[in-house]
Amino acid sequence: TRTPVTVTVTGAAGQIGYALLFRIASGQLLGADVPVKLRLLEIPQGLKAAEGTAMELDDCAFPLLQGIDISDDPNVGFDGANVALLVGARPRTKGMERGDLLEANGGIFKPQGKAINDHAADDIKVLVVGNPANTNALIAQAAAPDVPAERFTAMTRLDHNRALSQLAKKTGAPVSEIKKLTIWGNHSATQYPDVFHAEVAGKNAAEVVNDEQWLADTFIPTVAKRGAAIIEARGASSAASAANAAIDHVHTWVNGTDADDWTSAGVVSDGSYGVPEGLISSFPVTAKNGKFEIVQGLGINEFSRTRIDASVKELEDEREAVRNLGLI
Ligand code: NAX
Repeated sequence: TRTPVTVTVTGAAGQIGYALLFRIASGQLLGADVPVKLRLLEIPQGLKAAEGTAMELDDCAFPLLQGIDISDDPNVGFDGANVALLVGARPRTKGMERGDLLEANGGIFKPQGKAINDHAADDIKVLVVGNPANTNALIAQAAAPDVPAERFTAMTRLDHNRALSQLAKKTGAPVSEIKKLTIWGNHSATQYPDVFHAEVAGKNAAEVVNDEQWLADTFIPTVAKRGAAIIEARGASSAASAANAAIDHVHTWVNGTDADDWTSAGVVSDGSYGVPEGLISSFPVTAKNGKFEIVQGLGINEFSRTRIDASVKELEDEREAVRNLGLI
């Protein structure tokens, strides 16, 4: 039998945590043959609710679940972690400036990065879901100098999945026939969902759609503003779909992409496509042997260039702001 994989989930008592933990415990994160140990990290006010979720996890009698630990101490929560899903974050509240938001989250992600540095397993893989995800990932990564930078990633898979679904609706093709979509840049309203390299049933997606107006005025804003539309409709932010995307992200990272496809993830830039080195920006990525690789050599047209640049500029501004706050 395989040795269990330790998975730490922060914000475990939140709504994404509730949608995520049962799927991890059932084997959907790592595989149906991989036993897991869960570590739930919460703030003191969240501990009781996390205990309730742990009771429900027990009540599922998942054959793969080999233990649940709950803590409000990052040094305990990340001890021996092989996979860390950083979901808990400080939401933007009314009247909060962007600088306040970055600072409040720096207070969470900097100590968590340090705890990962000091206590996680050597093969640790980190996915940051909590917003602002890209810059929170950068803060955690900067606080973990002993961990290879590429192990810190930010989630844009929900944006990717949203784009797949919108393109499927538009073209009438099933999502399984759509390949090579890309989300570029920041997980924010400036993100750029790119169909110019995508394929619909083997044909170039931009040619199949053949409607630049639709791309600019409908597709891109629908994908970029989908989170707000969910809040408007549901009265709460995306939770099950966000948890699903986190499962997809880690599953792909560990198990790889199909040979004829790629996905999107926020990864540390190596300078590809003019994205400044060190920024955690969304790129087209393949995964192989437990590593993400940025897809190289794609031609970037004018339509895409201006949109990628605008989102990357926002990431540079966020990096500058957290630098000035001493968070990186
Ligand atoms: P909730 O408010 O339901 O849950 C957050 C949980 O985090 C709470 O239980 C809270 O006690 C806990 N928490 C706060 N600070 C913590 C800390 N320092 N250590 C451990 N736990 C801590 O939010 P939820 O709806 O679950 O969303 C979580 C985060 O995901 C938010 O930042 C949200 O903006 C972000 N999202 C990111 C998405 C993405 O695509 N990257 C999409 C969905 C979601 O909006």
